[in-house]
Amino acid sequence: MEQLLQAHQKPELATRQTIYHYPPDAGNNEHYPRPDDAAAFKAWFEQQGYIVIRRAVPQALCSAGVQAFRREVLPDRLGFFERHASGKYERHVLTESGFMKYPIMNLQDLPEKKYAGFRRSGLDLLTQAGIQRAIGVLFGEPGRVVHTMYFDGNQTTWAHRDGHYIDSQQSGKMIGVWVAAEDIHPAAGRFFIVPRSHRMPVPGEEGDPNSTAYKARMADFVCNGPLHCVAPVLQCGDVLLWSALTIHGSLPTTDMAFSRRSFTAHYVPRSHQFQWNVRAQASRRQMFVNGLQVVQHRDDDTLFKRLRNAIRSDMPRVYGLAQALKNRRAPT
Ligand SMILES: O=C(O)CCC(=O)C(=O)O
Repeated sequence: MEQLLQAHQKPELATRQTIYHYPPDAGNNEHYPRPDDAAAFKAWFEQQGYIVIRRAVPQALCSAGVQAFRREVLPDRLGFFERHASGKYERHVLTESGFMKYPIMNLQDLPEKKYAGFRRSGLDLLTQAGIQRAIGVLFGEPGRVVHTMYFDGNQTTWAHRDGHYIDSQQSGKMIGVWVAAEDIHPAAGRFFIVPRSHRMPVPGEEGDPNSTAYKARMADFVCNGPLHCVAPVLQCGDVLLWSALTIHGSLPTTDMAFSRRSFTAHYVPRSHQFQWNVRAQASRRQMFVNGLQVVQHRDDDTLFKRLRNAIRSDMPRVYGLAQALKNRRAPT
């Protein structure tokens, strides 16, 4: 058990006073069944709404992904990347230690040549055999990837259920996958989860999941609700899987010197469609990585959009100027 972390200033980012490493009602040996023991693995996941697999991804792949990020993406101060928090294309915001604060969404949609090494290594890592096996056990069929992200610093992700944003056609079926790309320091802002919350409604959680009211309600449930909050210790190559309905987020960073590098993906069963709950249906194009389908969302079905995307990727100064002008013209 660990007592940590002062409540954050913003109410929607407040965390519980006592945070555990492992559910206190699940035994005291911090053991998670392995995917080889399929029945126990599935039963644990279904009961708790999450599970951890130690060393599921080779550490060399994690290092290769991080190195590619630091070589190709982080130094690109002009480039625009789709962000998780805003859903918009924005330049990097750096933390005081020079980490990228806001995660990048959908590595599969990045310009293929410009960020070739990062895109390739990130997608390779997220579709590793160890992950595919675990997903297969939980779904009873192969999965496919509908969403990916890369985290470097900490945006202090608000408590939420993924299913409120994106899910399988069968609500709650999607599974999130968080791969620790380095040893995550306790002060870096660990990923937290609320075990068993996938089976428990939060009063008033309906409505816009991007609204302050939603975020405040979910934070209140994490802080004061009947369930424990768990932030597993994750080391490089460890993988955390969780259900689309399990409440999770990230703890505040208490020492800005630490990054929390992670590649994440969201999987649905291969035979399922997926649904966005917060945006109009995007492209259903796909690519294949390690034999697995990865859905691409790049919005380029008209000549205008293809031109806009090319300018964003190849002439970021021009794109930035156009955005600035557009924002100045927008009614306040
Ligand atoms: O690591 C985080 O900050 C949150 C990740 C998350 O919410 C997700 O991958 O769905």
